[in-house]
Amino acid sequence: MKVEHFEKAFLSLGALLLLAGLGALLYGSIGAHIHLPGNVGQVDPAVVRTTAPFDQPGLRQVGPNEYEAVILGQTWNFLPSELRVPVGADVRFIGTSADVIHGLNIEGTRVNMMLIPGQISSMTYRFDEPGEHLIICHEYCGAAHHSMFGRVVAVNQLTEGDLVGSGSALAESGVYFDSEGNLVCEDIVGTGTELFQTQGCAGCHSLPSANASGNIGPPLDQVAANAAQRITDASYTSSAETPDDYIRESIMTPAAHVVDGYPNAMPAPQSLSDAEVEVLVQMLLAVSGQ
Ligand code: HEC
Ligand SMILES: [Cu+2]
Repeated sequence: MKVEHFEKAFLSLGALLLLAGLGALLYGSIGAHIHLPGNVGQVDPAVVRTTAPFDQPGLRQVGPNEYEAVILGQTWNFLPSELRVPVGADVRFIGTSADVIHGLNIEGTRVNMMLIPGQISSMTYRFDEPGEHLIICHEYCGAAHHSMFGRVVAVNQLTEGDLVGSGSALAESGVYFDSEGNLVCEDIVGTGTELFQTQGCAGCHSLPSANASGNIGPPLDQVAANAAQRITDASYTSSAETPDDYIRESIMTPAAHVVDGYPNAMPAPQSLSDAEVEVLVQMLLAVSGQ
C-alpha cells in the first residue's frame, strides 16, 4: 500500500503527540507524585466532633518525618484555624466537614480538596520552605463564607505546642472547674485571647487586644458596657440579668438574642468546654473594662 508522503508525516505527528501525552501523564503520577485528593473513608457528620481523629483536630506525628494534619471545616472556620507544620516532612492533610460542603485550598500549594459532610478527604504535601500559607474555603458555604480562612505556617522546627495533645489550645487549655465549681485558669486574659483566636471568634468580631478585626458581628472592645445596656433594652427578650450572663448566653445560644442590625449568623461553639466558655466570658469582661 502506498501512503502519501504528507499523510505519513501527519500520522506520525499524531502518534508522537499521543505518546508525549501518555508520557506526561505517567511522569506526573509516578515521577512527580501528582494525585487527585483521595476519598479515604466515611464518618457520620452528626458525631464527627466526637469521632477520632476529628475530636482533636491538629497535627500529629505518625512516623519518622511523617505527619498527619487533621482539619475540620465548619460554618465558618477551620479547626484548628492555625496549624504549624515542619518543613521537609510529608504532611498528610485529612479533612471533613461538620455541616455543609466546604473547600480547603492551601494557598501556594497544590493542596486543594473538598470537605464534604460524611466523606473524609486526604492529600499529602511537603513544604520545602518556611512560610505562611492561607487556608481558604473555596466553596460558597453561606453568609460568612468570605470570612472562612485559616493559616498553615511551615516552620523549620516545631515546638511542643504544635502537636495535638501536647498543650495545644484545644487539647489541653489547662482550664477546668475544681470540685467546688471554681474556675481554675492561670492566665484568663492570655488563655481567653488564645481561645478567641483559635476558635474563629476573631474572624467575625473585632477586638484590639486579640488583634482581631472581623466585622460580621459587633465589635467586642466595649462588650461589658454594651451587655449592661442591652439587657435593659425594651427589645431584649431573653433572660440574662447581668453582663456576665448576657455574654455567656451570646456565646452558648447566639440566637437567644440577636443584636439589632446584625444577622443571626453566629454559630454556637461545638468544641469548647464549659470552663473554656467561662474563660472567654471573663476575658471579654476584663478587656472591655470590668
Ligand atoms: C460567623 C461569625 C461569628 C463567629 C465565628 C462568632 N460570632 Fe459572635 N456574633 C456574631 C454575630 C453576627 C453577632 C450578632 C448577632 C447575635 O447577637 O447573634 C454576634 C454576637 C456576639 C456577642 C454579643 C455582642 C453584643 O454586642 O451584644 C458576643 C459576646 C459574641 N458574639 C462573642 C463571640 C465569641 C466569644 C465567639 C467565639 C467563640 C464568637 N462570638 C464567634 C458572629 C460571630
Ligand atoms: Cu465557604
